[in-house]
Amino acid sequence: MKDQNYNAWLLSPNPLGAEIFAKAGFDSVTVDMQHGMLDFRTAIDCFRGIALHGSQPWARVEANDPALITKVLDAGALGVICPLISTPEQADDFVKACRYQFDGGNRSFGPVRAALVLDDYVGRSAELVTAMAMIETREGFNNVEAIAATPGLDGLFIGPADLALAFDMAPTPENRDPAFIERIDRIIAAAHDAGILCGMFAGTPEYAKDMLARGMDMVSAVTDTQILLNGAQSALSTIGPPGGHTAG
Ligand code: 3PY
Ligand code: MG
Repeated sequence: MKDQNYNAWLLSPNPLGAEIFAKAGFDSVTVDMQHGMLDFRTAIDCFRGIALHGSQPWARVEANDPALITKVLDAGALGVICPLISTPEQADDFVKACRYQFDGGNRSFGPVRAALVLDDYVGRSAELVTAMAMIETREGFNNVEAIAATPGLDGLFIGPADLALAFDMAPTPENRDPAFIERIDRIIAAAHDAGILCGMFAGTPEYAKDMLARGMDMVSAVTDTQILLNGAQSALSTIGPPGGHTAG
């Protein structure tokens, strides 16, 4: 890990897209198993494409479930982002699922692909694997300092859409509401006071840049679906006025 900052986010079942993000130069690419339209088998192919270009394969898992966390780690994920962490106990369960017993965790042994592609994977796994707990519930936000103090946790990761909903705000992209920004700043401070990273799903490069300037260590700056939509719309608008495809 654990010094990287530019992350891309994959929502489609598209190993080639994952590979393109890596080739473009992102430090890591997150395969979103929670809200992405892809399954475990496709995720493995994505991990291969990402690593091929020297980028780190990451996964956002569906839930704080050791069975799901074990699967992505065994497949070679080097970063795990866990959604909806609300208490220090949940954060501790998450970290333990990422670490073997000799590192204080309870991860079951069976790194089928991870050990195939990484030298001395088992011995170095605590150093190799970045564990990020998502702060995106009201309870998680209220407990953020205690969560940040969880032994072995590498970072907090802000989910802005759920965090906005948690405080009765709309889940808008690029939320710049002062009350929201104040919460972001508190989460960054909690992470840094505990000596760990703070990351965020930023969603657009502009917002990602602003969040880095606020002190964020890591930003998920683009999604494949948004890039494709933006590019397709821009191509259409270059070609001509809308509606051409409906002409009979
Ligand atoms: C959120 O914004 O809530 C996320 O989980 C990012 O995907
Ligand atoms: Mg979320």
